[in-house]
Order: sequence, then structure tokens, then C-alpha cells
Amino acid sequence: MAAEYRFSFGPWNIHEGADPFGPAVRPSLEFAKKLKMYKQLGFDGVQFHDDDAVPNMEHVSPAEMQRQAKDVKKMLDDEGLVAEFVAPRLWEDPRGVDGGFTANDAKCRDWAIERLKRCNDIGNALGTRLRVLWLAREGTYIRESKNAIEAYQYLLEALNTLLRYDNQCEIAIEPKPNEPMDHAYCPTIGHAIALALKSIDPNRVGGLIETAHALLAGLDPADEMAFAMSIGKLYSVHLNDQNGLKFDQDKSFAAANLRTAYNQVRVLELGGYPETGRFIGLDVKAMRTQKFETSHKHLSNSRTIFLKLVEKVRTFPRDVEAQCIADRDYEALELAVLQHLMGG
Ligand code: 3MF
Ligand code: MG
Repeated sequence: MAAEYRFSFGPWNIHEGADPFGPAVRPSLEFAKKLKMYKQLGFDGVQFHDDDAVPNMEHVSPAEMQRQAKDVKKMLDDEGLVAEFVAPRLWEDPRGVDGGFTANDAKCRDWAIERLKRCNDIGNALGTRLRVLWLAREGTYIRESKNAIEAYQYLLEALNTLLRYDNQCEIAIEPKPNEPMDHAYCPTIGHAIALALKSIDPNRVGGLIETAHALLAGLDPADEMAFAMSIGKLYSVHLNDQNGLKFDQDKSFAAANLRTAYNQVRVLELGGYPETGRFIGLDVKAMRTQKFETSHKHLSNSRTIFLKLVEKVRTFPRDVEAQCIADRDYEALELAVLQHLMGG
């Protein structure tokens, strides 16, 4: 019944378990082996950072970069997978230390724009038009270090440069309010969409909403998705979960906030998301305690719960809902939702 949803995740979602307080606790799984797991786990789409596809992209010629990206495309084809998007990983390079597009050093800003173009070329070689901008270090540790007005103008210019560079690409901004920065530019989907609408081609700029990022901003992820969908700008999602205001946890979908998860699925159903052909992306981390052999369960578990919640949304008694709304009896509606989620 819910088979029309298509799922994706990124290779970084199968990881070694390192955190800021300790090193890796699991062996690495090579990229080719990760790709083999996608279909087994029920996934069809692969999310990429540019250097997930071409790890040495900063050190090879454009022709060599293209060749390596084509090799990855062949690996995808062989597994029956498609690339969902490519995102420029600006935040690990020394030149991205102060942010890329909004760095105070003009040479670093130029590098970021160049990297964005190379990322775009990798996307084309992988057969996807979608670029994702998670603006990791575009922000400040202290307010006084940047001119935020200028910074937003730089961000708009980066969007416009990419739109001019490739007249087929689509850009999804992935908002996040903090981490690694104290305050990030573009903390919410509202900020992202304002930039999109101000760009030279608003029809090709939208958003990717991550559950945890919206929760960290103190917002409801379902309403953030609804806002983007109301103007046709939900280009992807990163479903996961977050237990309160702390570091970005990337827990399995619904693991901390079942009802919030239900409401994200409800809004995706209300907005006809599967009909758009866009992916249900996951951005989830395995717990550090998980053994290597079972360090993929967070992915299949998230997908399983998503599909169960689709069923829950589709089987919610509409007549009860209509009656409660007509009577303005939201107490009764709330009880009906809770009972439905609890199975009766
Ligand atoms: C950080 C994120 C990122 C982005 C990814 C793709 C590492 O909080 O969510 O995951 O999703 O870079 O844009
Ligand atoms: Mg994400």
C-alpha cells in the first residue's frame, strides 16, 4: 500500500561510531560494500557529499574527477541504485574554517564557489540534478566576527552563481540553527525559502528539512515541511529524531517523539509527497554501542517505522476526525489520535 515511497540515505549513515569524546569503535565498511546493502535494507537512493563520490577531488584534474565520478555512476547502475543529491562538503577543508561562502577571507569565498561548481559537475556525472546545501560553518561563534547582512548577500550570490553555472540543477537548502556554529545563517526553512524566492531562478531553489534540525530550532518539523510544501518547495527530507535541545543526535526516526513523527508522515501524505517522485531521505546515526554486524539496523528500523506510520495515517478514522473538528472538540480528537497510535 505504501510502496510508492522511495527511500535514500548517505554512506556516512553507516559509520565507525567515533564521537567528539572517543575514537572509532567499529571497523570501516568500504563504499562498494555499503552500496550492496542499500537494496537489502529497502533503499533505492544514495545521498552523496561531493567527496563521498570523489574523495581526492581537491587534488585531481577536472577530467580525472569526471572519470572517477563516472566509475561511481557505473557502480550505482550495477546495483540498480540512483544518486539522490550531491552536497559540497565545505566544512572539513582548512579553507572552510570560517565558513565557505560567508568567510571573511575573499580567497576562501572564491574557493567555496569553485568547490560548489565542482560539486555540481560530480552531480551531473552521477546523474542527479539535485544539489543540497547544508550551510555547516556559514555562521558565527561570536556575533561581532561577521557582518550578517553581507553574509546573507554572499549566500544569495552563491545560489545565483550555481544557477547561472548550470541551468538544469536544482538546489535544496538544508536549514539548521546551530552546531557546529553557535548560530548558523539560514536556521529555518523560512530563511531558506526567502533566499530561494530572491534568487535569479526561484523555481529551482527549495529546501530539505531535517527533523532534528527543526527540533533544535524549537520548531515543529511537520509544520516546517508543510510550509515548504504549501509552495511546492519540499525537495527532500532528512528524517531522524532528537531528544530535546542538545547536540544533533540523528536518532532513528520516531525513536524519541513518536507523535511528532506521526505528524511528519501525516503532512507528507496530505501534501502528496510520494507523487512528487522525491525521496524520503534518512539522516540517522547508529548508536556507538552497536556492534559492527548490526550497525545498519537504525536504517531499516527507521524505514519500517515510517511505513507503519503511513499505515497509521491512512487508517485514522476520518469520520471521527471530521466530527471532532465540527464539534470543535479537540480533546476528543487528541484522545482518538493517541488511541490510534497505541493500537486501539
Ligand atoms: C548535519 C547534517 C549533514 C547533512 C549532509 C547533507 C552530515 O547536521 O545533517 O549530515 O545532512 O551534509 O547535506
Ligand atoms: Mg541532514
